[in-house]
Amino acid sequence: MDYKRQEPYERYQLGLPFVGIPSFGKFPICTDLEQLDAHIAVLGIPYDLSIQYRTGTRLGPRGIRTESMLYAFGSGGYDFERDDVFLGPQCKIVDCGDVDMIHGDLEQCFENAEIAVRKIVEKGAIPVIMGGDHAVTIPVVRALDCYDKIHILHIDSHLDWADARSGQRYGNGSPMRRVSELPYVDKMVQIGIHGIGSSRKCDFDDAKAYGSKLISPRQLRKMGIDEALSYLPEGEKYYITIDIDGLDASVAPGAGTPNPGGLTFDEVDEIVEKACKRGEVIGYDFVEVAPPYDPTGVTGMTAAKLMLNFMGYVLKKKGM
Ligand SMILES: [Mn+2]
Repeated sequence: MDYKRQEPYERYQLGLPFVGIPSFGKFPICTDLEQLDAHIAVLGIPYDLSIQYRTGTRLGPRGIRTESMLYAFGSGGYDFERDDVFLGPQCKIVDCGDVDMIHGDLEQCFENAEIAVRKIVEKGAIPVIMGGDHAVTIPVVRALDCYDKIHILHIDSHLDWADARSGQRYGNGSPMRRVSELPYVDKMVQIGIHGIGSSRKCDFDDAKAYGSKLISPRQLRKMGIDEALSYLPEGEKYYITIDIDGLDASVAPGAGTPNPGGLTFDEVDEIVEKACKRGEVIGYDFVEVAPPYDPTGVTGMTAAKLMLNFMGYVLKKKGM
């Protein structure tokens, strides 16, 4: 071997994926939201009291953080297809840690989440949320009431429009119904819904009566992504909520309710890239990642990689 060891002063810190405290994407940590000064603030909501069967999404934020270490690229990453650098040093992204959870107390968990997201928005950062089960989208969107009007882009294999199940109105099958009831939530486009038993017919009827545009993976492939996004008013504000089970179970087996027949990684990536160009994304969440069911870690990898790509698209739109 004839390589020459660099002198210490010539070296820089490599920060390999297994080295250091696992913050999301190895971005700086800022758990005191009063001190927050960033373009994007990552926040975990490790809540899984609203799931009917497979709990474990409380470990979602931790799992996504661990897998995200693999894709941390320091001061920007070059993409040869777009011939552009994403997430360069001018992009300020921080990991704000997790919302505190109170065991067995849905209302307190929701309140803690809402307060944290409200603070992030007040500080001028875009909230990027890691669930938790899909019920966490309810307090997150509640915290966006400083906006006059927002539209929802929802990616999921399930409709999530159940009004109540035996009186439970805040289950992980109800978030889209609950956010539709907020006065500043306007249009809704739901992509990826599929499969027999995804939801009851009455829930589909209610979603359609609200005006939500429902698009299955097969319908998406026929109409194309541009047409699917044409149902979101151009140039307006979007909140994007992504249930990891909207992706096919082959890349997301570690989910509360995995579902074969879902969207591909590239489809979800392109949907969000185009949504970022079409309007202003004011926040997004990734929910339902349940690491205990996935020893390979691919579910967390899929979520981490998509979250990082979306940060690149959101900030590119802002000229960064
Ligand atoms: Mn869902």
